[in-house]
Order: sequence, then structure tokens, then C-alpha cells
Amino acid sequence: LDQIIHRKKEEVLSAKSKIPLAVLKDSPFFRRKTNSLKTSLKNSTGIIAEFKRQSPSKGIINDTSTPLEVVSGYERTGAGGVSILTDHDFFGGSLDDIAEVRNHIRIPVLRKDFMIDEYQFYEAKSIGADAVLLIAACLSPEQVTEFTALSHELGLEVLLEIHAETELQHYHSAIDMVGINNRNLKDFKVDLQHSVQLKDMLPKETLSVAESGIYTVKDFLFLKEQGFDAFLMGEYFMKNSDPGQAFAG
Ligand code: IGP
Repeated sequence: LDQIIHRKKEEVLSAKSKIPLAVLKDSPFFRRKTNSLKTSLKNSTGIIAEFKRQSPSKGIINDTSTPLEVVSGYERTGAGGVSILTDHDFFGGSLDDIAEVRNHIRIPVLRKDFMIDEYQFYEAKSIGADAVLLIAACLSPEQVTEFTALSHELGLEVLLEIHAETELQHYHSAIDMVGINNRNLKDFKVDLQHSVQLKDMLPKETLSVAESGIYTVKDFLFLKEQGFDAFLMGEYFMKNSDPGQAFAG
């Protein structure tokens, strides 16, 4: 994780020097009215289906399907939202993966990246994202507060990701949704039981999202039964040659 953050800082610096903020604000998407992921999750299967080509823990998962064919399939078969990984160096994604699909789907899009700088929120808005992920393990509670306020100014919703009990300190009432990562980002171990315990420590009215490592229908049903409102799933769909169709099954 430290390595990813280090690299991300360099990447943001370089992006800022190439594309000034004023240019981002000029994007047609910048004036687009965003769609609420939270509302969509409440009124659907509650599944956020992810487009992910590769990951540090799994290597290449799928490098042949295009973002458009995958997310159109997700939408057609009932996803409440899609998550698109935009990190390049570790996940093989790009901002274009969102910009390219934006006008072809209606369901909300979560920009999934390691958000550490204000600039990235303007980027998210300029490519047509509706929501962003804030990872508690990469941010101070103060940064979470500031970035949440900025997101809301831009009309973006915030999904705060936590994994450890200490990260509950990053939560505050302005946050739209809380994701509990079943996977520890430091050693990649998956523990569903741990996530259930953590969820029970959140205020009851918080929309909770179970993230990662949901590999079977049994895992999904277990988490649903334990009271999770929504589910973020990537590999389960992406490992199929037609991920959109996998969602239907
Ligand atoms: C999806 P999975 O195990 O279903 O492919 O996981 C998603 O939760 C995972 O990609 C993820 C992630 C992250 C990736 C959760 N939090 C933070 C990068 C950064």
C-alpha cells in the first residue's frame, strides 16, 4: 500500500503539470448532473459490479474484455452501480475507462482509485464519475472530512472504505456510504466474519457495503443475511470471458 501511495503522489504531480485544473473544469462532464449511487443501491440488487483488469494480489484477471461491453452487461443484468478502477500502474486502468462508457450507461459510476489529492476529485468529475472511494488506510480523519466536503461540492458521493476497527474514527455523518473491505490491503487475506463485526459497530442508519472476496453465492447470501445493504464484487464477474453475462448467472 505504501508503494502504491508513493507512486500515486508522483502520478498526480505529473497529471497536474499536463492538465491544469481549468481544463478539467471545462470538460462537458463537469456540468453533468450526477446520479446518486446510494439511491440506486437502495432500489436495486445492491450490487456494485466492478471493471478490473488486474490487481496486485491476483495478477491479470481479464485483459480482453472492454469497459463498455462489461459495464453495459452489468447494467443490463441488474447491477445497482459500477465501479471502475482508474489506477494504471497496479490495476491497469485509466480515466478513459470511465469517460468512454459514461454516455452509454445510466447507472451510477464509482471512480475507484487511491484518492490522496484534491486534484483527483476534479478529475473524477471531469470524466463523468458519480461517486468516489476514500480509503481510510491512506488518509487521516481530517483528510476524509475535507475530501468529503469537496466531493459534495462537486456533486460526487463518497464511499468510505475501512478495514480495521481503528479506522472507524474516519467515519462521520456526512459520509454517504461505508464499505468494509473483506480483504486486508496489507496481506490480501479475506475474512468475512471480521467484516460483519466491524459493520455492527457502525451507526445503524449507515448504508454498508461489503467489499471484495465475495466468490460464491454462499458468501453473498451470508453477508446479506448479516445485514449488509450492498456488495462490491469484481473478480467473481471479471474472471469470466463475458463478465456482464456472468452477472446474470
Ligand atoms: C472488488 P473482488 O475481490 O470482488 O475482485 O474485489 C473490490 O472490492 C476490490 O477491487 C477493492 C479495491 C479496493 C481495489 C476494494 N477496495 C481498493 C483497489 C483499491
